[in-house]
Parts: sequence; C-alpha cells; structure tokens
Amino acid sequence: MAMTSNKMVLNFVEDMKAMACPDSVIWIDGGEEQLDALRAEACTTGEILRLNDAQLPGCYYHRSAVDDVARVEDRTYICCKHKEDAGPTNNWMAPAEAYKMAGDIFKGAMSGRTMYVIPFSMGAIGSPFAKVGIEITDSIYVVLSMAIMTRVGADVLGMLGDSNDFVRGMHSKCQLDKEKRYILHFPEDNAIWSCNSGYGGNVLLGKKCFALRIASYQGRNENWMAEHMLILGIENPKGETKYVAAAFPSACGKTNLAMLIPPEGYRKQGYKVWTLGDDIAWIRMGEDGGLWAVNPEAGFFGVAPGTNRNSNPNALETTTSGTIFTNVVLKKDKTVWWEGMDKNPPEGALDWKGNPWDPASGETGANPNSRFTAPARNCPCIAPNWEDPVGVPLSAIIFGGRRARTAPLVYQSRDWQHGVFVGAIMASETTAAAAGAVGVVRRDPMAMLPFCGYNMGDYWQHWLNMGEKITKQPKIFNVNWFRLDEEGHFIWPGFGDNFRVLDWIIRRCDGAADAKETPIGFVPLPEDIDISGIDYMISPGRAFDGEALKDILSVDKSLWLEDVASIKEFFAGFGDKLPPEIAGELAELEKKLSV
Ligand code: OXD
Ligand code: MN
Repeated sequence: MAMTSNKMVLNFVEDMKAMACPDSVIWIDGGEEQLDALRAEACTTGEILRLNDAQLPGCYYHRSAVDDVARVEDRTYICCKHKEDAGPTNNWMAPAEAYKMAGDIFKGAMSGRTMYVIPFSMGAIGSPFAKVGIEITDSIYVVLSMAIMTRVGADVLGMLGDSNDFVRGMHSKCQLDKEKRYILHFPEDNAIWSCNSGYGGNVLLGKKCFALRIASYQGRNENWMAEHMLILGIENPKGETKYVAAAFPSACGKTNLAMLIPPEGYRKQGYKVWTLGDDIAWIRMGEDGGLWAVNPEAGFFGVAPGTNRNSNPNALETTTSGTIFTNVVLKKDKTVWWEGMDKNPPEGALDWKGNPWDPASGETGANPNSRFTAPARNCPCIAPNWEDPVGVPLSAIIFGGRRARTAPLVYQSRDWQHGVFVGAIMASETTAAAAGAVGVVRRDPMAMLPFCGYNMGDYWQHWLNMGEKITKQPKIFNVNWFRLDEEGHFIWPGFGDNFRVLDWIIRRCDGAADAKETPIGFVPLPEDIDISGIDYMISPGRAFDGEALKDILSVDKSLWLEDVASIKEFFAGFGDKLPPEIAGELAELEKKLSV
C-alpha cells in the first residue's frame, strides 16, 4: 500500500509502474520485519545467501553477473538540455532521446517481478542538509543495500510531506544486458534512470548518482557543495577535535584514511581519529562563516581486497555483522575471504563467480572490485557526532592522488583560490606492472571527474564563488602517499603513519607548524614531520629514515614543468568555461617553476 498522499510521489510511482508493468508493488517501510521477510525471500531465490550466523551475524553474500562488476563510466550520461552544460568530461545525451531510449528498455521490464518503492534520505532525517529520493527497483539486493547505505522508509516520506523536492530514481535489472546498460542522469529534472545492471555503484542510486552527480548540480544552484570526500575528526590530547575532508580518486585508500589508527606514540599521548564518512561529503556555509560538512550516507560500500587487520582493522570489524558481501570468496564454513585479508587462501571455497576455487590456479578468488556494504554505526571509530544534523566544521580540505614522482608527501596551497587550482590539477597514475615504471596520468580534478553532474569549468567557478562567500576558509592541502623509489617501492609507509601528515596539517591550521615556500606551495621542512617510531623497510636494504623523508618532500621542477604541459592540454578542453583565476594560477605556477 502506498505510504504517502504526496501526489508527486504517487504520480511518479504510477508512471514507472505503467512503463515497467510489474506484477505487484511493495513500498519499503524501513521496518526490520519487512526487511527480514525480503531477506528470507532473496535467500529462497538464491539472490543472496545467509552467511555463518555465529561468526557473521546478520551477514549475507551476493554475486553480481560476471560482466557487471564495476561502474560503467562509458555508459554513464548527463542528460541536460545543452551539451555544453555537461562539459567535456561527461558523456551527454539529450533528455528526450535518453528518456525514449531507456523508456523502450524499461517497457515491461518488470513483468513477472515485484516493483519495490524505496523512500530514502541522504543525510540524517530532519537535518537541514538532508535530501529525499525515491528509488524504484526490481532487486531485493538493492532494497537491502539501500537500507544499509541510506535511511529508508516511512519517516522519509514524513520529512518530505507534500514537497516536490525529491530525486526520482528508476532502476531495473532488466535482462542485465551489458549492451543495453545505461546510467542516465537528468539533473534538470531531479531524475536518475539505471537499467541492465545489478552492480552497487550503478544501482544504489543514492550514492554516486544522487549524492554526487545530481547533488553537485543542486549544490551549485543552492549554494552548497557535494564532494567525493571522506570526513574525519582528529582529537588531540586536550580533547579538542578538528575536522578535515579529503578527496582522492577511487582506489587511493579513502576508506583506510577515514578509519586510520594513529601510530602508537600519538595514541599514548591521547590522539584519536574519528570517522564521519568514507566517500561523500555535503558541505554548506555555517552561521560562523565557515564550511560545515555531513556524510549523507549511512553505510560504507568499501572495496574488500586489501582490507586486513593491519591495513584497516576498523573496517574489518565494521563488516562482522549486518553486512552484505558482494563478489568475494565464499568459504566452506560460510564465511568470506578476499586477497589481502591474510596469507591463508581457503581450500574448498567458491570464487566470486561461484566456481570451486583453487588458490594455486593463479586466478584471484575475489573480484578485485568485490565489496562490503556495512552499516556505519558498526564502525569502532565512528564519531559520536557523525549524525549531527548540522554537521562538523572543516578546518582543512585535503586533495590527493597517486603520483610516483611529481607531488611531494604533502603541500599547502597559498590561499583558497590557489587551493581550488590544486584540486583542479589533481591526477593519479596507474602504476604499471614493471617495477619503477611510471604509469599513465589520468587527471581527476577534486576526484570528481566521473561524478560531477555538470561542466567542470562551471564547477571550479562554483568552488571559487563559495570561497568568496565564506569568511572562514578551510586551508587546502595536497597529499601523496605513493611516491616510489627507483625500483618502484613505496617510500612512505602509509596507513596509520599518514597520521603524521594529518598532524602537520592540523598544526598548520593552528599556525603552529613551519613550512618552506616552493613554486607549488608550502612544503614542510623535514623536521616538521614527526617520524619517531616509524618502523618500515622501503626495500630489503633500506629502512625509512630522515633521508627518505627529505626525498619525498622534494619538488622536482622539471617534472612539474612536464605536468604543466599536461595540465594545459587538459584545461584547453574547457575552452572559455575555464575560470580566468584558474588559468592565472597555472600561468603563475609555470612562471615560478621557470626561475
Ligand atoms: C567508489 C568509487 O566506489 O569511487 O566509492 O568508485
Ligand atoms: Mn568513491
């Protein structure tokens, strides 16, 4: 039965029903009873499998189709009236054409199936940041995952009332035909249509589709920002907590940084890290003139491989109850495993495709993009205020990428405008298999390249405008955990030791740490980073030491000049949408590097 009298919601559901022709419609009320019944049903059909209840209570296993295991950027479109508004970094389709094409695909797609209507909120219900979506789907996996990743159910409709301010999300697995797989965004209509996929990133419409692509567009119109950022709090021994948000391209360790455990020396002094979010931040101006951030999600959709007791014990602990695992190894005892969990690949297990897996075969057991979908409240270091409706004030914004040689361990921008430039030139290198080989550079401004719902030139202008409006600007930094030595070994230990860099960042915000000015910005002096107690071998004969630190704080002007050439080429694609301030910063950088 419909759970609302909101005409716009009812009309939307009726329209989708008329198109997809389901046998029945079920509204998701958010109660455990209904979710339990759906879990039971999905277990009966094999859509999910209940895991070992003693070891993983309330946890389930799911496999997606073998050719449907990741986001499909080449099939992801921004469908706005004018192509120019989507910009050179997005695929574009005219809205009428997109509705027609997907409408044909959706026609009758749910016949013989149940249509689920999921009212969901991005942001805590009642928060001034919160926004409502209605996702329609024919997948119980989607319903159960949305119930972890967002707030779902009747309360959401209560918050919406009679308003038309909700995102209309339509998803159907259809036939999982990869030739007809499309992820279509209509920012001007507050709508998302997703067909022929069952992979989380394409079908949990609250996440990348709404909370980044649609929300970035909304934020520009409504004076706020939707960013691909983790949020964490750093508590000092006096019990004061400062907050930072950090943007990294996918697969740079955002979840690990969000949940890091400080090195022992810091812990003994009383430092703590609190997690607020691992992927998305919605940021608004606060009454104090600063920027305040919330995590609009309620769960973590994290990459499983590589997560282990050393790299991220908090994430591991988070996934021990109420979690859905997708495309990992299924052990005989109905627990799970993935590469990098430990050194004991299980015997007699099934791989992510459901086939008996021989660890000696050379094939990975888990898909490299296998995932856990886990409730944020499970996280041992979740901040006590993570659901605070007004969010947390940001002291710093951190950008980062994977650069083998170019970017130093950390540097600080000179001011907000320069910081926006630092974000705009973000890039990551795919590390080539050959040791020491430097990979291909992919520019990924603010880690938003696949997620910005409009022209990135306009997006940079929005960042500049926000900086003008606020009176307390967070300081902007760039970090790079991934500098390599000549043989291709990581020089910096990373993981918990990244706290040492966060410590410098916070001390810079407090005016309590030194730095030296370089052409790219302020770089710490080696003595400004506390490396006491680091116990890390870069390579068999080389321990991390002060020399190594000096090495990764260095700025090689000739490499930067090469980067300038690549940035120029990238910026050229934006034509006159490139804000003159950003062009000016590039010219300034080139000048400073050339003296
Ligand atoms: C993610 C991504 O899944 O950025 O968070 O790809
Ligand atoms: Mn992400």
